[in-house]
Amino acid sequence: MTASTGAAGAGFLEMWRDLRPIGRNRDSGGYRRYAWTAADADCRAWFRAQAESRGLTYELDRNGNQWAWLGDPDAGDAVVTGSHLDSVPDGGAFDGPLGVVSSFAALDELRHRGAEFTKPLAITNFGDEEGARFGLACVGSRLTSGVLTPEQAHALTDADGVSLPQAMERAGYDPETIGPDHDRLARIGAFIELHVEQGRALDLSGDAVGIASSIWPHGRWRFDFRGEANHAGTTRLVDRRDPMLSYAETVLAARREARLAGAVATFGKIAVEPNGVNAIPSLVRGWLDSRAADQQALDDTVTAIEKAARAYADEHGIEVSLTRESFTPVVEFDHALRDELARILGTDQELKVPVLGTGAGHDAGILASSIPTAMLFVRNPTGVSHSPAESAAEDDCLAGVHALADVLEGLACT
Ligand code: HGY
Ligand code: MN
Ligand code: MN
Repeated sequence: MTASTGAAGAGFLEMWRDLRPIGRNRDSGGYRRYAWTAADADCRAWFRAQAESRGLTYELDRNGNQWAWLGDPDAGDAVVTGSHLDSVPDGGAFDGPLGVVSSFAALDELRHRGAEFTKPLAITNFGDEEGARFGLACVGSRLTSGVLTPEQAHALTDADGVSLPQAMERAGYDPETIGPDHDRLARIGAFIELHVEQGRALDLSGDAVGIASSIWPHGRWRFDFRGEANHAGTTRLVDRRDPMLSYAETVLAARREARLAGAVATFGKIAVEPNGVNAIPSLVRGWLDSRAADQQALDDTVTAIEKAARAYADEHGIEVSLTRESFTPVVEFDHALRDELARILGTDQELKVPVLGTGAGHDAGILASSIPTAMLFVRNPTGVSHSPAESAAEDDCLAGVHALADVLEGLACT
């Protein structure tokens, strides 16, 4: 992004510059900000510094989510905005951080306007939204809203066998405090998350900012294919029980079934044991991410993929098991709040703000079961996300900041 004018622009770019190098891999240019790692700690330190440099009251909640308060949190009916700072492996710079940086920049803008707050305002960083390390999306907001129990969270482990509690402890957090935080949620009147669009709808419509209508139901399933380890060079083809073939067949079935159901299905992560070039594997683990506009289409897709996997495995003497590791039902954002955002933004003659659905999960989607939530999307010119190539034009980012400032002013400064 290049230099820009305006108070919000200057502040935005300064924050962006400070945050940008944290957790960025020099070779890929992507981000590796995984929950409870050093990069995560650096992002959290950045968040706290931004909060305290603005005179906000910094708070860490029982689940490790970060809050920066303006006004008395106990007054209730707070307007909260924010997103997440963690990333997928080699993720882009905008997915998550755009929402957090824009929240601080929107507050700067409102102070510049001389806005008078009549409700408490908070800016948040929800921990472990991507689930890149422990496999479950939105751990921080799921724990807070009670859709993930402490026992379930304690059972999560990463690829090295480190459990979530161990990782939290090593990062200096007490894993024994995690759990639902209904009192905190009861003090919130509305949560607004600004996020880079992960798709091209705004690019195609020619708009800088959009409002979310819904999130597709989506989930993550782990397929375990067990065969028989053997020598790659001396084992006749007819004598093999090679789980890699079952995995390959299942990947092709996933694409076929998703196309037939109008859904999406992706095998983006695989683990092979013993993972030797000259060894037929004993175990192939593949993780399926599947999403669809409605639950029936998603169920049909995953059921058909599982059926194909079992049929092929049975034919070739492979054992297959399926474990659902993460699931988020369809989210319809609060209609009254969605329409209030459209009313507020509709007063700006320059801005046409379409309402659009998404297949991407967000903390605002998890929290929607507990409090009124809404989302603003900022145009992504290529639609690419979960990739170092993810981008957003600086003018569009600033349009997002101004739109968020207008929304926060309309909700918290009436
Ligand atoms: O996977 C998602 O949709 C989100 O980026 N966690
Ligand atoms: Mn993401
Ligand atoms: Mn995100």
